[in-house]
This record gives sequence, C-alpha cells and structure tokens, in this order.
Amino acid sequence: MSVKSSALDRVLTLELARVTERAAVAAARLRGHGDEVRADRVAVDAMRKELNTLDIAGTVVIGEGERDEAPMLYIGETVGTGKGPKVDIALDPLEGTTITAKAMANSLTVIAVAEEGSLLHAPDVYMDKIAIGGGFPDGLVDLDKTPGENIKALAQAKGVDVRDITACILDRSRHAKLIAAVRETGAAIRLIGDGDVAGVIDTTNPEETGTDIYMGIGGAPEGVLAAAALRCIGGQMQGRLVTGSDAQKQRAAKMGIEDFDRKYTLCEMASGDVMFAATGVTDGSLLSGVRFGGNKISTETVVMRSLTGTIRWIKATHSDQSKFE
Ligand code: VTB
Repeated sequence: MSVKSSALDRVLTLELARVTERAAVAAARLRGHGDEVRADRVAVDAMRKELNTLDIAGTVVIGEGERDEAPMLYIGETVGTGKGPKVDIALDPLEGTTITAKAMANSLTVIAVAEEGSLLHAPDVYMDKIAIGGGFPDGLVDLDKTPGENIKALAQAKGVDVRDITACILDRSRHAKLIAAVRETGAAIRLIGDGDVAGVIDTTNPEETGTDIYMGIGGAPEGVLAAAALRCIGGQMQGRLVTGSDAQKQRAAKMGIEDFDRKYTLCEMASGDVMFAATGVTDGSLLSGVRFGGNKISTETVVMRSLTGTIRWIKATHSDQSKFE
C-alpha cells in the first residue's frame, strides 16, 4: 500500500494507547461495584488527564454529551496542549458502563482521532447500523434491504449455509421484529447487553469472535467510533440516524445534520486519516480486560490507523502504578 502524507504524526497512534490504558485502569478498579456513574466518572477523568498531555489541538466532536450536561469531555471541549495538529476527537471513556458495573464481558475505553472535519458530528440519538468485515463486494449488505436479504447475501458471498451465519444484535425490545426476521432465516443470533462498538468490530474477525454481521439500533456516537475502527481494519458499514421525535430532530439539527433520513457510508462517518485505540476494561471478544497483580498492572490495547492499515495489539505491563492513582 502506498502511504500518503498526512497532517497527523504517526507517533500519535502509539500515544493514544496511553490515553485508553489510563482510562481502562481507572474504570477496572470499579468492575463489579454496581456503580455505573462512578465507573464512568473515573474513566472520563483519567482519559482527560492523559489526553491533555498530548501535543494536539484537539476538539471533542463526540464525547460525554453537550456542554450543559457533561462537565468534562463535552462536545466542543478543546483538549491537548494546543501545540500540534488540529484534530477532531471522538471518544467514549467507558463504552459499557453497565457491563463494567456488573463485571460482564466487553467493556472498553475508546478513542478515535482524525484530521479536523473528518468525523461525522453525530448527535446523541440512536443510529440504525449494519456492518460486516472486509473482502466482500461493495453494497453486499444494505440498511434498505430486509434482514433476510442481508443474511442470505452474506451467506452466499461466504459460500456457507445461512445457518452458519451469526448476527450480533443488542438485546433490546425495539429489536423484536429484527430478531424474529433473522431467526426466520435460520441464522444464529448473539444477543449483547451493551457494547456495540465491540460488536461491530467483531465482524472483522469472525473466525475468532464468531460474529459475521452486526445489525440493529444502538447509539449514534458509538456508530461513529465503530466506523473509525472499520476504516482502519477494513469492512463495510452503514448508519442512519433515528430521529423520530422533534427533540431528536432538534439535537441532530444542532449538530449540523440537515437530512435526517440520510444513509451514511463508512467513509461519510469517518473520512481522511483516522486513528483508533481501545483498551479492554473487562475481558471480551476483542480484548482482555485489565489485570491487577501484586505490584504490576497489565492491559491489552489495540491501536490502528487508516492511512497505513496498521493494527497493533499492545500488551502492556505497568510497574509504576503511581501514574494510575
Ligand atoms: C448501545 C450500546 C452502548 O448504548 O450503543 C447503547 O452498545 C444504545 O442505547 O454500550 P440503549 O442502551 O438506550 O439501547 C450503550 O449501552 C452505551 O450507553
């Protein structure tokens, strides 16, 4: 692959690991404590501290909420030392607060960094999503096709029986029809409680994760974060905002969305040079969770960059625990 030049320094991808690691360690201390709010707060605090040491002039475009509802890492907050390139930042310091509070599988700390203007400024509404891994013809699956058509098209392209396909869907009552339609085809469903960023990324490695396709409605911010990862790994994804109520339309309009029914492609959600990092908080299909042991802490992180397509898995052992206090 020929590597184009970019305003972003490649060292930044590695520095992002420190940001997600720090948030993950903070949140992991509260695994299973039943306190989602506190787990989220410590992750936000830790992520923000580390982010502010980076030489970037960053603006949070997807964060903890709008300024009046989130004290830190709110949309529009500037982060970093201000000395480096202008970048847009999408983050979720704790993707899966409930999972963490219950110490269940698949909670992550996540960040995506891209050149200014490259990430969809998704409002805090729902997004209908469909995603599959790489190596398939463009448009193989589509939000405008029925679930049955999508599942069958994927099975055919993979050369397998429909019963060999597993769809990942959030376990929500709003998905009753979707779940019934997928089951009707004979395909299997992996229902997840939360954590659809990991659910989407899982489709890029079905051999390991057992997930072939992600379908259904989750958070729009999580959709953009997942899209950023898929831009780096390769894969297909479409998203459409769900803006049924006037309040949701207003939220979307405030973020500059004009066409509420627009179907966004992967590149329309995350374009340009995109970097992505995630660290496991609890064990999951993508990453192992944080381990505390004696006088060291272990973390597992994945960092990626769309420009080069490099994906790095970083297993880190932290002996100096003072930076996590
Ligand atoms: C999903 C899930 C996230 O939000 O995006 C979900 O993957 C959507 O909102 O982990 P609902 O819970 O209302 O369905 C999260 O749970 C994060 O809050």
